[in-house]
Amino acid sequence: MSILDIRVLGDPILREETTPVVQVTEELRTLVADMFETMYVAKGIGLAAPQVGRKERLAVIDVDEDPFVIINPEILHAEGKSKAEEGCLSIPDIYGDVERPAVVRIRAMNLDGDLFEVDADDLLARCLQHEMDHLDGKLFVDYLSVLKRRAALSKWAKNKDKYPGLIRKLSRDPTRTHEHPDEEL
Ligand code: K1U
Ligand code: ZN
Repeated sequence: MSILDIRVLGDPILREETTPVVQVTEELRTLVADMFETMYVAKGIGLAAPQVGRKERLAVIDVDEDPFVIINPEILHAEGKSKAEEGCLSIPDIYGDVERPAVVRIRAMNLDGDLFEVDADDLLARCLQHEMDHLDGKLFVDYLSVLKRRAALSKWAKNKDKYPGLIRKLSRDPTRTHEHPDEEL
């Protein structure tokens, strides 16, 4: 398995629509395995394909030690409202409160090509919506008020020099920082 580079805010791929998956190939299985590996190293609870520079409409999720992949996901039902802080592996060190539906039911395809449904609340509901937003080129900062978005983006403008080429490089070695310049590799 490989740790993939994560694209950060400013990379156009994070703003593009993804393409539905029509066939589960060996290459797709490898991508999914690499995305899980990358998500765990980055200490995330989800990771969407555009965040690793890919156009496939899929994301990996592991909120409570129950990992699964969602391929071509759709929201069947959403209700309630819930506001909580979010972060994003593609916008490191920036956080903001986002209001979203509290409860969702989604349908997606798994790696066997079978459709399945998930009823989710709390953090899983939030994570599913955050990841599905990535598949439509949407980021959590888009939901912030004008003032809070401005503050978040101005903090990001100061941080983003840490990511040459708008790429976040991760290391498996826990004694090293997760972000490091190319010449240290
Ligand atoms: O897609 C991503 O950028 C991953 C992101 C997903 C996410 C975080 C918080 C709320 C909704 C969705 C992350 O995993 S960032 C890491 C993080 O914030 C977190 C990690 C463990 C528990 C809770 C949040
Ligand atoms: Zn994100």
